[in-house]
Amino acid sequence: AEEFALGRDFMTLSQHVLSQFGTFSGEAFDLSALMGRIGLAGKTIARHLSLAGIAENVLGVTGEVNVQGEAVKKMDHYANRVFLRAFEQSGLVCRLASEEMEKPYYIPENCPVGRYTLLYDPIDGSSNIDVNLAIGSIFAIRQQEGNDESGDALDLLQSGRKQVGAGYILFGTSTMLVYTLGKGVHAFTLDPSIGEFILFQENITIPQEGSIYSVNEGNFWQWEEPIREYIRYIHLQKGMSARYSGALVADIHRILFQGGIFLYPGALGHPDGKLRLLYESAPLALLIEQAGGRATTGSEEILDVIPDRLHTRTPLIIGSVANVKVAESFLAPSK
Ligand code: AHM
Ligand code: MG
Repeated sequence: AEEFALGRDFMTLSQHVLSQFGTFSGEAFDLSALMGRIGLAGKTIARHLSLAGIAENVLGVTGEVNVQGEAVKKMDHYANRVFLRAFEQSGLVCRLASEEMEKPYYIPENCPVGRYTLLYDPIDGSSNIDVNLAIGSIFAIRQQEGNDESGDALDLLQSGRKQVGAGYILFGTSTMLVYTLGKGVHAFTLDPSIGEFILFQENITIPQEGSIYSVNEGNFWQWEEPIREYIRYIHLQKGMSARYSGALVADIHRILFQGGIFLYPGALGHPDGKLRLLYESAPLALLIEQAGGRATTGSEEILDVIPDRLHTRTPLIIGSVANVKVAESFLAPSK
């Protein structure tokens, strides 16, 4: 039998999603197909990125400014459209909402049957694109509630506990997809030669404590005093290491596997920080909690925050339980 040993796993993403459900229900097949389309978007973006600097329209800006007031990179625009196209023909998703679109995008022909909404950040860490460093995509899956006839998507303004699933794709030295459907956290690596995401590790648990801290210390003097106190405390600890890549997905991926803490706190004039709840903080919070970690704004669990609009921002403090607890003791001492 040895001569037939292939030395690799053949568990694919869609097969794995099905295996998450005890029975082959309609929900199981829908979510398997849905994750398959997210994987397809990831593969398409990864292929495009691999030609950066050779093919046209990979690097640089489009000249537009998005709803967040940020310059739109060509890759932001491209990746946003890849997700839209991947779901237009899926029959699964009625609405998509992203960092790059002011309002949700409706696919009317899917709406009678496709009761899911996909929330996503097409390119996380946009400033890394032009310098060939790691970037990501973040996604969350929610069920549509009610009819949404007005097109306001008000049912999305609920807490992160309403997420059916969440995850990210990391475009790093390899492309990885990490997801949860509320039954643990599982990671897949893209084998570009066969075009499949193959299981890398399932039921990942984050270390209870770690030595990595990840925060943009360039903002030190814009922070509130309690955050400064906490970072000063970290500086006095033995063995803590700073790692900040400019892409949340990459920094959190490291912390998922090695433990530690990521922070994007509020600052002077930006009390809620930079990161958006519905398609950045909440999906990562669900994933990290599923792995046994914690995510908070400093005073409230991220998963309990109810946004008042689609693009609501919140401070984010996320990672290993022990590290986050120490941070909280500085930020919300009464808790
Ligand atoms: P983006 O989605 O527009 O790229 O913004 C999100 C990114 C995060 O990935 C990263 O942690 C943060 O913004 C970096 O911002 P800053 O340069 O302010 O530290
Ligand atoms: Mg982002």
